[in-house]
Amino acid sequence: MISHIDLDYFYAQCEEVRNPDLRKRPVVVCVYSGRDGDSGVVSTSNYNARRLGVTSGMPIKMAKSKFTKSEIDPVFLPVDLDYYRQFSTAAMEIIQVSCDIFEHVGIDECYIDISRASDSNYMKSAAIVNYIQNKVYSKTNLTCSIGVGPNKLVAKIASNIRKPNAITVVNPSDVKAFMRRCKIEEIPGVGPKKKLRLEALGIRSVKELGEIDLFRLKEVFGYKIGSYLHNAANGIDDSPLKPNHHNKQIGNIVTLKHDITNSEEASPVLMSLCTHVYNILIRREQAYRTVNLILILHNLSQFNASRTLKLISSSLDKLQQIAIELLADIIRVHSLSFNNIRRIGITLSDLSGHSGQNTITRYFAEETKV
Ligand code: DGT
Ligand code: CA
Repeated sequence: MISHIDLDYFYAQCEEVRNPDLRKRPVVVCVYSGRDGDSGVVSTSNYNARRLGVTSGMPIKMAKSKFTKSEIDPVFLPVDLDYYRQFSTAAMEIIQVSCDIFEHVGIDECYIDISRASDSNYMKSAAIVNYIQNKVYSKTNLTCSIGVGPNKLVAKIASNIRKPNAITVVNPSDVKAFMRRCKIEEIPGVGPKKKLRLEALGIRSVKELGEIDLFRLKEVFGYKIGSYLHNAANGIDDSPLKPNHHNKQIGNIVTLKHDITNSEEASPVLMSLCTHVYNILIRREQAYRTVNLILILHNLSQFNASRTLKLISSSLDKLQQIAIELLADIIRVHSLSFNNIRRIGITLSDLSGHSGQNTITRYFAEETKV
Protein backbone atom coordinates (compact mmCIF):
# COMPACT_ATOMS: atom_id res chain seq x y z
CA MET A 1 0.00 0.00 0.00
CA ILE A 2 1.60 3.20 -1.21
CA SER A 3 0.92 6.78 -0.23
CA HIS A 4 2.02 9.91 -2.07
CA ILE A 5 2.30 13.06 0.04
CA ASP A 6 2.51 16.50 -1.56
CA LEU A 7 2.76 19.78 0.35
CA ASP A 8 0.14 22.25 -0.85
CA TYR A 9 1.12 25.38 -2.88
CA PHE A 10 4.47 24.84 -1.26
CA TYR A 11 6.63 27.98 -1.68
CA ALA A 12 3.61 30.27 -1.27
CA GLN A 13 2.40 28.40 1.81
CA CYS A 14 5.87 28.74 3.40
CA GLU A 15 5.58 32.49 2.79
CA GLU A 16 2.18 32.47 4.50
CA VAL A 17 3.68 30.74 7.53
CA ARG A 18 6.43 33.38 7.66
CA ASN A 19 3.84 36.14 7.48
CA PRO A 20 0.29 34.94 8.34
CA ASP A 21 -1.19 38.29 7.20
CA LEU A 22 -0.54 37.09 3.65
CA ARG A 23 -3.18 34.36 3.98
CA LYS A 24 -5.96 36.79 3.07
CA ARG A 25 -4.14 38.09 -0.02
CA PRO A 26 -3.06 36.61 -3.34
CA VAL A 27 0.60 35.55 -2.95
CA VAL A 28 2.74 35.00 -6.04
CA VAL A 29 6.26 33.60 -5.60
CA CYS A 30 8.48 34.47 -8.54
CA VAL A 31 11.83 33.67 -10.10
CA TYR A 32 13.07 37.13 -11.08
CA SER A 33 15.53 37.03 -13.95
CA GLY A 34 17.13 40.27 -12.73
CA ARG A 35 16.95 41.99 -16.12
CA ASP A 36 14.20 44.41 -15.21
CA GLY A 37 11.68 44.66 -12.40
CA ASP A 38 9.06 42.33 -13.83
CA SER A 39 11.09 39.98 -15.97
CA GLY A 40 10.90 36.36 -14.89
CA VAL A 41 8.27 33.70 -14.22
CA VAL A 42 5.85 32.65 -11.53
CA SER A 43 7.16 29.74 -9.49
CA THR A 44 3.92 29.13 -7.63
CA SER A 45 1.06 31.02 -6.00
CA ASN A 46 -1.52 30.57 -3.25
CA TYR A 47 -5.13 29.70 -3.98
CA ASN A 48 -6.26 33.37 -3.81
CA ALA A 49 -4.00 34.05 -6.80
CA ARG A 50 -4.78 30.78 -8.60
CA ARG A 51 -8.49 31.64 -8.52
CA LEU A 52 -7.70 34.69 -10.67
CA GLY A 53 -5.82 32.60 -13.22
CA VAL A 54 -2.20 32.77 -12.05
CA THR A 55 -0.29 29.56 -12.87
CA SER A 56 3.25 28.24 -12.40
CA GLY A 57 5.58 29.14 -15.25
CA MET A 58 3.51 32.19 -16.27
CA PRO A 59 5.50 35.39 -17.01
CA ILE A 60 5.37 37.79 -14.05
CA LYS A 61 3.98 40.58 -16.24
CA MET A 62 1.07 38.37 -17.26
CA ALA A 63 0.45 37.37 -13.62
CA LYS A 64 0.33 41.06 -12.64
CA SER A 65 -2.24 41.73 -15.34
CA LYS A 66 -4.59 39.23 -13.65
CA PHE A 67 -5.00 41.61 -10.71
CA THR A 68 -6.07 44.77 -12.50
CA LYS A 69 -9.64 44.35 -11.23
CA SER A 70 -8.75 42.66 -7.95
CA GLU A 71 -9.97 44.40 -4.79
CA ILE A 72 -7.16 42.99 -2.68
CA ASP A 73 -3.57 43.90 -3.53
CA PRO A 74 -1.48 40.87 -4.48
CA VAL A 75 1.95 40.25 -2.98
CA PHE A 76 4.80 39.32 -5.33
CA LEU A 77 7.79 37.74 -3.60
CA PRO A 78 11.10 36.31 -4.80
CA VAL A 79 11.85 32.61 -4.28
CA ASP A 80 13.73 31.98 -0.99
CA LEU A 81 14.84 28.40 -1.45
CA ASP A 82 16.96 28.15 1.71
CA TYR A 83 13.92 29.07 3.76
CA TYR A 84 11.62 26.59 1.97
CA ARG A 85 14.22 23.81 2.32
CA GLN A 86 13.96 24.06 6.10
CA PHE A 87 10.22 23.31 5.85
CA SER A 88 10.87 20.51 3.40
CA THR A 89 13.43 18.90 5.72
CA ALA A 90 11.16 19.25 8.75
CA ALA A 91 8.12 17.80 6.95
CA MET A 92 10.06 14.93 5.38
CA GLU A 93 11.63 14.03 8.71
CA ILE A 94 8.22 13.79 10.32
CA ILE A 95 6.91 11.62 7.50
CA GLN A 96 10.00 9.47 7.36
CA VAL A 97 9.94 8.41 10.97
CA SER A 98 6.31 7.41 10.56
CA CYS A 99 6.80 4.74 7.92
CA ASP A 100 8.85 1.75 6.84
CA ILE A 101 10.01 2.79 3.38
CA PHE A 102 10.34 6.39 2.29
CA GLU A 103 11.24 7.88 -1.09
CA HIS A 104 11.80 11.62 -1.27
CA VAL A 105 11.05 12.68 -4.84
CA GLY A 106 11.03 16.45 -4.88
CA ILE A 107 11.34 19.37 -2.50
CA ASP A 108 7.72 18.98 -1.45
CA GLU A 109 6.71 15.40 -2.19
CA CYS A 110 7.46 11.83 -1.23
CA TYR A 111 6.16 8.29 -1.43
CA ILE A 112 5.83 6.03 1.57
CA ASP A 113 5.03 2.37 1.85
CA ILE A 114 2.42 1.81 4.55
CA SER A 115 1.58 -1.83 3.79
CA ARG A 116 2.99 -3.12 7.07
CA ALA A 117 1.75 -0.27 9.24
CA SER A 118 -1.78 -0.68 7.91
CA ASP A 119 -1.74 -4.49 7.58
CA SER A 120 -2.79 -3.68 4.00
CA ASN A 121 -6.14 -2.58 5.36
CA TYR A 122 -7.48 0.43 3.48
CA MET A 123 -9.57 1.68 6.40
CA LYS A 124 -6.49 1.69 8.56
CA SER A 125 -4.45 3.39 5.83
CA ALA A 126 -6.79 6.39 5.92
CA ALA A 127 -6.24 6.73 9.68
CA ILE A 128 -2.48 6.48 9.21
CA VAL A 129 -2.22 9.18 6.56
CA ASN A 130 -4.61 11.35 8.54
CA TYR A 131 -2.24 11.03 11.50
CA ILE A 132 0.72 12.00 9.27
CA GLN A 133 -1.17 14.95 7.78
CA ASN A 134 -1.99 16.27 11.27
CA LYS A 135 1.54 15.72 12.50
CA VAL A 136 3.07 17.59 9.55
CA TYR A 137 0.64 20.45 10.17
CA SER A 138 1.25 20.62 13.90
CA LYS A 139 5.03 20.75 13.44
CA THR A 140 5.31 22.95 10.34
CA ASN A 141 1.95 24.73 9.94
CA LEU A 142 1.85 23.39 6.40
CA THR A 143 -1.04 21.48 4.88
CA CYS A 144 -0.49 18.64 2.47
CA SER A 145 -2.57 16.48 0.17
CA ILE A 146 -2.25 12.73 0.36
CA GLY A 147 -3.18 9.91 -1.97
CA VAL A 148 -3.25 6.21 -1.11
CA GLY A 149 -3.40 3.38 -3.60
CA PRO A 150 -1.98 0.00 -4.54
CA ASN A 151 0.95 1.54 -6.43
CA LYS A 152 2.90 4.78 -6.93
CA LEU A 153 0.97 5.87 -10.00
CA VAL A 154 -2.47 5.63 -8.42
CA ALA A 155 -1.21 7.20 -5.15
CA LYS A 156 0.27 10.14 -7.07
CA ILE A 157 -2.84 10.79 -9.14
CA ALA A 158 -4.96 10.46 -5.99
CA SER A 159 -2.93 13.07 -4.08
CA ASN A 160 -3.33 15.49 -6.96
CA ILE A 161 -7.01 14.99 -7.60
CA ARG A 162 -8.26 16.77 -4.48
CA LYS A 163 -6.32 19.66 -2.92
CA PRO A 164 -5.54 21.36 -0.62
CA ASN A 165 -5.42 19.50 2.71
CA ALA A 166 -7.19 16.45 1.30
CA ILE A 167 -6.88 12.68 1.58
CA THR A 168 -7.95 10.42 -1.27
CA VAL A 169 -7.84 6.66 -0.77
CA VAL A 170 -8.31 4.38 -3.78
CA ASN A 171 -9.12 0.76 -2.97
CA PRO A 172 -7.65 -1.82 -5.37
CA SER A 173 -11.16 -2.84 -6.42
CA ASP A 174 -11.92 0.79 -7.40
CA VAL A 175 -8.72 1.45 -9.37
CA LYS A 176 -10.16 0.93 -12.83
CA ALA A 177 -13.22 3.11 -12.15
CA PHE A 178 -10.99 5.75 -10.51
CA MET A 179 -8.71 5.88 -13.55
CA ARG A 180 -11.65 6.16 -15.91
CA ARG A 181 -12.86 9.24 -14.04
CA CYS A 182 -9.48 10.93 -14.49
CA LYS A 183 -8.63 13.31 -17.29
CA ILE A 184 -5.96 12.03 -19.61
CA GLU A 185 -3.59 14.84 -18.59
CA GLU A 186 -3.82 13.73 -14.96
CA ILE A 187 -1.66 10.73 -15.86
CA PRO A 188 1.89 11.72 -14.83
CA GLY A 189 3.98 12.29 -17.95
CA VAL A 190 1.04 13.27 -20.19
CA GLY A 191 1.68 16.92 -20.93
CA PRO A 192 0.13 19.12 -23.63
CA LYS A 193 2.31 17.60 -26.40
CA LYS A 194 1.53 13.99 -25.60
CA LYS A 195 -2.12 14.89 -25.16
CA LEU A 196 -2.17 16.26 -28.73
CA ARG A 197 -0.45 13.16 -30.11
CA LEU A 198 -2.99 10.96 -28.34
CA GLU A 199 -5.83 13.06 -29.73
CA ALA A 200 -4.39 12.53 -33.20
CA LEU A 201 -4.87 8.80 -32.57
CA GLY A 202 -8.48 9.46 -31.60
CA ILE A 203 -7.77 9.03 -27.87
CA ARG A 204 -9.45 11.61 -25.66
CA SER A 205 -10.24 9.69 -22.50
CA VAL A 206 -8.39 7.36 -20.15
CA LYS A 207 -10.92 4.68 -21.09
CA GLU A 208 -9.98 4.98 -24.77
CA LEU A 209 -6.29 4.93 -23.85
CA GLY A 210 -6.78 1.73 -21.86
CA GLU A 211 -8.62 0.06 -24.68
CA ILE A 212 -6.49 1.01 -27.70
CA ASP A 213 -4.36 -1.71 -29.25
CA LEU A 214 -1.06 -1.81 -27.36
CA PHE A 215 0.94 -2.40 -30.54
CA ARG A 216 -0.44 0.80 -32.03
CA LEU A 217 0.61 2.77 -28.93
CA LYS A 218 4.10 1.25 -29.00
CA GLU A 219 4.39 2.07 -32.70
CA VAL A 220 3.66 5.73 -32.06
CA PHE A 221 5.37 6.30 -28.70
CA GLY A 222 8.01 3.57 -28.62
CA TYR A 223 8.05 0.43 -26.51
CA LYS A 224 8.69 2.01 -23.11
CA ILE A 225 6.29 4.95 -23.22
CA GLY A 226 3.65 2.96 -25.13
CA SER A 227 3.60 0.26 -22.42
CA TYR A 228 3.64 2.88 -19.65
CA LEU A 229 0.62 4.72 -21.09
CA HIS A 230 -1.34 1.55 -21.60
CA ASN A 231 -0.64 0.27 -18.09
CA ALA A 232 -1.23 3.70 -16.54
CA ALA A 233 -4.68 3.96 -18.15
CA ASN A 234 -5.54 0.72 -16.35
CA GLY A 235 -4.00 1.84 -13.05
CA ILE A 236 -1.15 -0.66 -13.38
CA ASP A 237 2.32 0.31 -12.13
CA ASP A 238 4.89 -2.02 -10.68
CA SER A 239 7.69 0.49 -10.14
CA PRO A 240 9.18 -0.03 -6.69
CA LEU A 241 9.80 2.66 -4.11
CA LYS A 242 13.43 3.72 -4.21
CA PRO A 243 14.26 4.37 -0.58
CA ASN A 244 16.56 7.33 -0.08
CA HIS A 245 19.34 6.74 2.27
CA HIS A 246 18.17 9.55 4.46
CA ASN A 247 18.75 7.47 7.52
CA LYS A 248 22.41 7.31 6.71
CA GLN A 249 23.07 10.97 7.30
CA ILE A 250 21.49 14.14 8.61
CA GLY A 251 22.62 17.48 7.28
CA ASN A 252 21.74 21.14 7.26
CA ILE A 253 23.33 24.13 5.60
CA VAL A 254 22.70 27.85 6.08
CA THR A 255 23.58 30.98 4.18
CA LEU A 256 25.06 33.68 6.40
CA LYS A 257 23.01 36.86 6.46
CA HIS A 258 26.06 38.99 7.35
CA ASP A 259 29.78 38.51 6.96
CA ILE A 260 31.46 37.19 10.07
CA THR A 261 34.90 38.24 11.13
CA ASN A 262 35.89 35.82 13.90
CA SER A 263 35.02 32.55 15.62
CA GLU A 264 32.84 34.29 18.27
CA GLU A 265 30.55 35.53 15.52
CA ALA A 266 30.49 32.10 13.88
CA SER A 267 29.58 30.41 17.14
CA PRO A 268 25.80 31.15 17.22
CA VAL A 269 25.45 29.95 13.62
CA LEU A 270 27.24 26.71 14.47
CA MET A 271 25.15 26.29 17.62
CA SER A 272 21.91 26.65 15.72
CA LEU A 273 23.07 24.27 12.95
CA CYS A 274 24.10 21.70 15.56
CA THR A 275 20.79 22.05 17.39
CA HIS A 276 18.87 21.62 14.15
CA VAL A 277 20.60 18.38 13.10
CA TYR A 278 20.62 17.16 16.70
CA ASN A 279 16.84 17.55 16.97
CA ILE A 280 16.41 15.42 13.86
CA LEU A 281 18.81 12.84 15.30
CA ILE A 282 16.83 12.63 18.53
CA ARG A 283 13.52 12.46 16.72
CA ARG A 284 14.86 9.48 14.79
CA GLU A 285 16.21 7.97 17.98
CA GLN A 286 19.69 7.74 16.46
CA ALA A 287 23.27 8.49 17.52
CA TYR A 288 26.21 9.77 15.43
CA ARG A 289 29.84 8.83 15.00
CA THR A 290 31.03 11.19 12.27
CA VAL A 291 30.59 14.96 12.05
CA ASN A 292 31.39 16.78 8.83
CA LEU A 293 31.61 20.55 8.49
CA ILE A 294 31.47 22.25 5.10
CA LEU A 295 32.29 25.87 4.33
CA ILE A 296 31.29 27.51 1.06
CA LEU A 297 33.03 30.79 0.33
CA HIS A 298 31.70 33.83 -1.53
CA ASN A 299 33.64 32.63 -4.60
CA LEU A 300 31.77 29.27 -4.22
CA SER A 301 34.90 27.25 -3.40
CA GLN A 302 34.21 24.56 -0.79
CA PHE A 303 36.19 23.22 2.18
CA ASN A 304 35.39 20.21 4.36
CA ALA A 305 36.65 18.74 7.56
CA SER A 306 35.32 15.77 9.46
CA ARG A 307 35.85 13.90 12.71
CA THR A 308 34.97 10.30 13.44
CA LEU A 309 34.58 9.39 17.11
CA LYS A 310 35.79 6.12 18.59
CA LEU A 311 32.35 5.54 20.04
CA ILE A 312 28.91 6.65 18.92
CA SER A 313 27.54 9.70 20.70
CA SER A 314 24.21 11.33 21.27
CA SER A 315 25.59 14.41 23.01
CA LEU A 316 24.70 17.89 21.77
CA ASP A 317 27.55 19.45 23.76
CA LYS A 318 30.07 17.17 22.11
CA LEU A 319 28.62 17.93 18.68
CA GLN A 320 28.89 21.68 19.27
CA GLN A 321 32.43 21.34 20.54
CA ILE A 322 33.45 19.27 17.48
CA ALA A 323 31.80 21.78 15.13
CA ILE A 324 33.80 24.65 16.66
CA GLU A 325 37.03 22.65 16.41
CA LEU A 326 36.37 21.63 12.79
CA LEU A 327 35.72 25.25 11.84
CA ALA A 328 38.99 26.32 13.45
CA ASP A 329 40.81 23.44 11.65
CA ILE A 330 39.53 24.45 8.21
CA ILE A 331 40.34 28.12 8.77
CA ARG A 332 43.84 27.28 9.95
CA VAL A 333 44.73 24.55 7.44
CA HIS A 334 43.53 26.54 4.42
CA SER A 335 44.51 29.97 5.79
CA LEU A 336 40.98 31.23 5.18
CA SER A 337 39.52 34.52 6.27
CA PHE A 338 36.23 34.40 8.23
CA ASN A 339 34.63 37.16 6.17
CA ASN A 340 34.93 35.05 3.00
CA ILE A 341 32.49 32.45 4.34
CA ARG A 342 29.09 32.48 2.69
CA ARG A 343 27.50 29.20 3.80
CA ILE A 344 28.14 26.74 6.62
CA GLY A 345 26.81 23.20 6.77
CA ILE A 346 26.97 20.28 9.17
CA THR A 347 26.35 16.62 8.39
CA LEU A 348 26.13 13.75 10.86
CA SER A 349 26.87 10.29 9.50
CA ASP A 350 27.76 6.76 10.61
CA LEU A 351 24.40 6.87 12.34
CA SER A 352 23.18 3.99 14.39
CA GLY A 353 20.53 2.93 16.82
CA HIS A 354 17.71 3.68 14.44
CA SER A 355 14.62 2.47 16.15
CA GLY A 356 12.13 4.93 14.75
CA GLN A 357 11.40 2.46 11.97
CA ASN A 358 7.80 2.18 12.78
CA THR A 359 6.54 4.97 14.95
CA ILE A 360 3.18 4.64 13.27
CA THR A 361 2.78 0.96 14.08
CA ARG A 362 3.77 1.76 17.65
CA TYR A 363 1.37 4.68 17.77
CA PHE A 364 -1.51 2.59 16.59
CA ALA A 365 -0.55 -0.30 18.83
CA GLU A 366 -0.60 2.10 21.79
CA GLU A 367 -3.90 3.57 20.66
CA THR A 368 -5.39 0.10 20.42
CA LYS A 369 -4.15 -0.78 23.89
CA VAL A 370 -5.88 2.31 25.30
P1 DGT B 1 0.22 22.22 -5.41
O1 DGT B 1 1.06 20.99 -5.21
O2 DGT B 1 -0.62 22.18 -6.64
O3 DGT B 1 -0.59 22.59 -4.21
O4 DGT B 1 1.20 23.47 -5.67
P2 DGT B 1 2.77 23.58 -5.51
O5 DGT B 1 3.11 25.01 -5.56
O6 DGT B 1 3.24 22.85 -4.29
O7 DGT B 1 3.28 22.89 -6.85
P3 DGT B 1 4.22 21.63 -7.09
O8 DGT B 1 4.00 20.59 -6.05
O9 DGT B 1 4.03 21.23 -8.52
O10 DGT B 1 5.69 22.24 -6.97
C1 DGT B 1 6.39 22.41 -5.73
C2 DGT B 1 7.16 23.72 -5.77
O11 DGT B 1 8.02 23.74 -6.91
C3 DGT B 1 6.27 24.96 -5.93
O12 DGT B 1 5.79 25.44 -4.68
C4 DGT B 1 7.18 25.92 -6.61
C5 DGT B 1 8.06 25.05 -7.49
N1 DGT B 1 7.54 25.03 -8.87
C6 DGT B 1 6.51 24.32 -9.36
N2 DGT B 1 6.29 24.56 -10.66
C7 DGT B 1 7.23 25.47 -11.03
C8 DGT B 1 7.52 26.16 -12.27
O13 DGT B 1 6.87 25.96 -13.31
N3 DGT B 1 8.58 27.04 -12.24
C9 DGT B 1 9.32 27.26 -11.11
N4 DGT B 1 10.34 28.11 -11.14
N5 DGT B 1 9.06 26.65 -9.93
C10 DGT B 1 8.02 25.77 -9.89
CA1 CA C 1 2.99 20.61 -3.98
